[in-house]
Amino acid sequence: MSGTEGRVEIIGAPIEIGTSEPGALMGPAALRTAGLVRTLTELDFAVTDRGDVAPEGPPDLRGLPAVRAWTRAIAAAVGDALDRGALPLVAGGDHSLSLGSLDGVLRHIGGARPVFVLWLDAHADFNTPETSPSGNAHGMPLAALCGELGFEEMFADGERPMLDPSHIHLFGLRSIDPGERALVRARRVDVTDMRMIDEFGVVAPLRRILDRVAAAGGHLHVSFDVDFLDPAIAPGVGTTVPGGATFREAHLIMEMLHDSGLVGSLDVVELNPFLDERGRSAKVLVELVASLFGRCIIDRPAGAASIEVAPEDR
Ligand SMILES: [Mn+2]
Repeated sequence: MSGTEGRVEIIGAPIEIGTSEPGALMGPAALRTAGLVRTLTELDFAVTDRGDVAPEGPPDLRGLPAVRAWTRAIAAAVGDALDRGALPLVAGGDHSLSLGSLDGVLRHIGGARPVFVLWLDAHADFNTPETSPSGNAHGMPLAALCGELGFEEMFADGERPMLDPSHIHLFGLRSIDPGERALVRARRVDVTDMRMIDEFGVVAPLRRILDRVAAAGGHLHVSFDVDFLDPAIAPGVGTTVPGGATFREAHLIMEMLHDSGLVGSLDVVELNPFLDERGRSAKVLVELVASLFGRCIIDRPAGAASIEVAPEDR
């Protein structure tokens, strides 16, 4: 992992106000039950479970002001973890939690290095209140972070660092709304959709992204939505879309991310234990997180700058 000296902080974010499907608030508990902390500890990481963050304000707060309260709380926890030199792993919770995790990352980095995002997701999550058919905040975090209009209530703080949309890499996309599609194209967000993965596999597209981050000396934030995976292996999510990544594809992505040494922060989002089958999806997620943190960590040099690529493969 990227400069974290083997320290990981687990931050539970039991938020589900960003979705219309109840159950995601049980996600952090299910990931813990599936052995998230134990698995990382067994991989020789110093793991601190910071428990679940709680937003300030009245419990009946709804809408964007409620999302803002969660964003503040999550951003503070992520910033604290990074300040302590640990890698923050935010366990969700619906995908609106990435407003907080990425806001925390952007504030911590403060322009010192470029921040890149690998968004493993069936969806682009680049809607605005205007383009969104559902109005659900979990389909909007990237647009909000990039400073699109319509999110004034969510970020009442004024001064905040913006995410550069050209530093976003959508990976696994297979469902996008019409207005959202136009915005993604206009803002030059990088897209690796399932069609490309079918044609080229995951290795070449991901290698291109990792080489870019390494060359820029960037911070890589990985945001892993359960619906990136095929519903056949991970049914525990409210927004299933057929034709997702296989276990082998996802596993290979995790191994490549580990080998890159570039990952500086991680979200695991949208796990809905209420829709899961006997904890199957939670267990698959913990398996994949374990791969991202490297089951053979001891055999590898810490903080390797980049994966080895033979010249003829470039
Ligand atoms: Mn998502």
